[in-house]
Amino acid sequence: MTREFEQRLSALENAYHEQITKPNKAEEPGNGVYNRYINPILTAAHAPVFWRYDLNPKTNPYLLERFGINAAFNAGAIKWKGKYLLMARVEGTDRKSFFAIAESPNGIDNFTFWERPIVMPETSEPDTNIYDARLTEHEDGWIYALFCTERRDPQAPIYDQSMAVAACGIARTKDFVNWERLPDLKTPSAQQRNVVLHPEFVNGKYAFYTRPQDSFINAGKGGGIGFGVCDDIENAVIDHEDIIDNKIYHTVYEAKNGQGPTPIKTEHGWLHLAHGVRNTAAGLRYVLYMFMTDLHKLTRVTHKPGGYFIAPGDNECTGDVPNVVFCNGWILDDDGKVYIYYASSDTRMHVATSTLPKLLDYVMNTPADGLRSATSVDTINKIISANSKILSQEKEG
Ligand code: M1P
Repeated sequence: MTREFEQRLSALENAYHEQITKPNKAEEPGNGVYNRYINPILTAAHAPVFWRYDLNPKTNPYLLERFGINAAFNAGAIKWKGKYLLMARVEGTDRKSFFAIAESPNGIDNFTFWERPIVMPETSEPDTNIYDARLTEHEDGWIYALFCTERRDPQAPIYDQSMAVAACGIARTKDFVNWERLPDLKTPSAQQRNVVLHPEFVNGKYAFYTRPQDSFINAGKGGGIGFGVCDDIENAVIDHEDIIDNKIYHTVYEAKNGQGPTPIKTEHGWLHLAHGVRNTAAGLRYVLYMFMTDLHKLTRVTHKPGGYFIAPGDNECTGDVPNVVFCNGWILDDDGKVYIYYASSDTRMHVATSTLPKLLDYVMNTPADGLRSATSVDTINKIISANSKILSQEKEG
């Protein structure tokens, strides 16, 4: 080993170590609903040196990178054996995504990848690209990951190398290392992305949140967050989807939307986090929003605050796909703290924390979107009128 090799290796290892041990701090004062944390929690730089470099001076004398990592984002999340786990979408410089587990002792920093990425078994139709896992601890005893599996559209003409078909892949595990792959979900829709498994049986059936779409990017005549059930997860076929939360003109979810992580059960109803997309002159803008569904009638939305919950912040707006926040993982801790794991601009992961009481207050008491400018003014005026006594008392004294 040359001195140069040795120095370079030590510089790489120090940079990696600094990355995975960087302490994180909440941004204050926040908006009361949640606090973002200052540093991203998982990035391409969190990939271990031994994933990227051949460390043998004989076969890699210049210590060149042999496998580049481009991004770590859109992670599913779960608390398991006292640790906070992210099942991240790791993307190589070759554009292919795969899954890898990163673990933290406290949920806000020190995320470290497990030794190897996940070897996800395939069906008889190999996946070209897999991404965006939603983790569900189901009452049947398994932990499921539902994710998007993307393959080239078999109808695509030779001159078009971008037409793709998105479907929902299903796999289950008990330890996040060994996975059993089940057949992909079948639904009446041409394409599916953002499919999430409900954690409980519904009348003895497996229940899914879906996102029917006509084509790979555009929801088209499809779209909205759908809901459907199937008898057998080992051969999951949904015959009918009900749209429970649709696209709506001039809202933050007018172009498309999709369920985020598995909903959280509360005494008031199921808490949902989702993403909404609208089109702008600068391209698509992805934000997060929340809603609640009835505890028993899962297709009935009972509360839906107007507007977005989290939008891309200053440092979050830039990246591979700018102006995007996306969330497919959150963790409700035993003490009621909620860790919201979101990605920015298809590049890196962040965390924001809240509590269950705060999220319930937000979802149940934030005014709904009135859908017109006049109703927004009306909402503000109601708040001002309600505050007028307090404001005058402040002035007086
Ligand atoms: O690039 C933004 C997001 O686009 C897709 O989400 P949706 O299907 O709702 O448009 C996904 O590819 C997602 O991974 C990505 O973050």
